[in-house]
Amino acid sequence: MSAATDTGTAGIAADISTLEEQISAAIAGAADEAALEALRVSAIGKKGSVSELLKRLGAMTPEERQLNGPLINGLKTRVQEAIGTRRETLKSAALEARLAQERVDVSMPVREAAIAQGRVHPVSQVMDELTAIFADLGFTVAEGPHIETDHNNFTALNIPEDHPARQEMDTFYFEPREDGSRRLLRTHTSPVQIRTMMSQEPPIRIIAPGRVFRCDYDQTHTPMFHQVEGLVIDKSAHLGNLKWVLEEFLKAFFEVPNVTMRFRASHFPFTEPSMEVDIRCTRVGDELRIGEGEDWLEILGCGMVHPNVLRNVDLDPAVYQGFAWGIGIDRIAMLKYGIPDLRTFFASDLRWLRHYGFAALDMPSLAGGLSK
Ligand code: 2NL
Repeated sequence: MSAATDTGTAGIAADISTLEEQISAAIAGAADEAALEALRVSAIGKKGSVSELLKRLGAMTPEERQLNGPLINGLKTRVQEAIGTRRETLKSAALEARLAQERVDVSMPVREAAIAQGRVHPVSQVMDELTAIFADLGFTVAEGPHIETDHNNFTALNIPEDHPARQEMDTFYFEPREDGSRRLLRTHTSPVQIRTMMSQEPPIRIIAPGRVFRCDYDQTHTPMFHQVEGLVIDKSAHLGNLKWVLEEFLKAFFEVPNVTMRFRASHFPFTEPSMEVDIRCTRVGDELRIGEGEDWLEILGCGMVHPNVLRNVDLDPAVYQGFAWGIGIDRIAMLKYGIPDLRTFFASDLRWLRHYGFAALDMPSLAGGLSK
């Protein structure tokens, strides 16, 4: 071995032991995992001090390399192990410190689960109540699209071409198609009944609750609102049945033992005769009491299905007859739950919903109570 090589090897060996002492001291002194990680990079990272030593192997003779390679790699392994051990020590010390500092306050109130925080909108609540009441009377729920044809919304319902309800003013129309036909947003849920009469054989007993649309906006009107219509078609359906169904519904809905009703002659193109129904009520301070009293409250419209409507759905008016009614859901929700302003219904104000909304798991049923 030449003198130069001896010096080189001795030099490396000395470098290794000095470096190992420095690194070991730094590892022992690393105060946290971040400092330890910085140290790891500075020692065995790509440009770290140990890696720089390894790079010197390239300039050595094969014999020197055989001697020094294992020395430097041994250092690298020991540094890696020392860092690993120190990291575990620091980790458990950090955990001990957290555990010593953090406390569970068992006197804190329990946070409500998401399902308990959510509220059911009064309109949804009232729809569920209506459904429960009419289901008990033997009705099923029918649904249909919001976008309807002129025919289903007007023509089949015996609403003449020049009827004011058809006017652009009240109805949201879509652009006419090439064939001249126009779609529209349904202005009532009656097209659902038309569809049902076209597709099902009597006897029919359905309610159709849902959204309806009219181009109207003021204190008591919103362009979207909710309606429930009811329809019975049978060979012997008569006004007495209608009165009984409505009375049973109103008593159950307002949760009162009696409702005194008054039928006033009215006019709808789709019923003959047509009537508006008022119910007795009284005001006690701020509260409106429904069922009895000295005042009348207009509550719904109804009648016997017009023979032309029956003909329009291919039912023979000499064989079948029926009755129908329509009620504004938003309005009866306001009456029942004392909500003063219709427009707040659709403002999506969370404070309003927390005040007027219903717990999600309190589902209305006739057995368990409608509104609790
Ligand atoms: C109201 C009351 C009403 C109907 C809706 C109806 C539906 C068919 C046939 C006959 Cl398919 N009638 N629905 C009947 C009477 C009244 O609504 O105040 N509407 C503005």
